[in-house]
Amino acid sequence: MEKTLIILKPDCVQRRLIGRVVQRFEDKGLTLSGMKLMQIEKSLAEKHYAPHVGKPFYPGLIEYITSGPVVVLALAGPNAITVSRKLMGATFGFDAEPGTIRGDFGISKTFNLIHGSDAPETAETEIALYFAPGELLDYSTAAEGWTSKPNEV
Ligand code: IDP
Ligand code: MG
Repeated sequence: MEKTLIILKPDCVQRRLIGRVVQRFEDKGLTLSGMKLMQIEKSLAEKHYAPHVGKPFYPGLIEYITSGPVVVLALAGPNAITVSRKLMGATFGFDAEPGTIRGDFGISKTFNLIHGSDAPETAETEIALYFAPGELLDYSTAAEGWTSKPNEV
């Protein structure tokens, strides 16, 4: 099953939105494979955001993501990466559609509440940055047979 790496960023934690945001992923039918509260160190943030080195917003992004506790999730499900990005909405709060996480809870460019992997390769790399293999659980839930049809054509 496809997995994606989600981070509830420091503004999400400080604004006490953890439960409401996690609820949206559960409601959609994605399954929590890993979950932890942590504070991201600068060296980890630099690895995670290496693709953005040199961009004008990069220093502020590193400062933001390391500024307080975050909740890191590994979510599993059919098309988990694309589905999660759709639930998150466009990058900037003011652009993001109402009904999405960023569209409903934010209006900022930098403080956009949540990170989600953007492709299978990045998901794999990012999950490995935050979770040791033994910290991820693969399991079935009772409702799963009704939220997604196995081997759907
Ligand atoms: P994404 O989070 O939607 O994948 P990216 O382009 O990968 O967006 O950017 C990573 C993060 O950097 C964004 O989530 C946001 O916090 C921040 N960011 C991106 N572009 C800007 C910008 O133009 N100004 C300020 N912050 C930005
Ligand atoms: Mg990105």
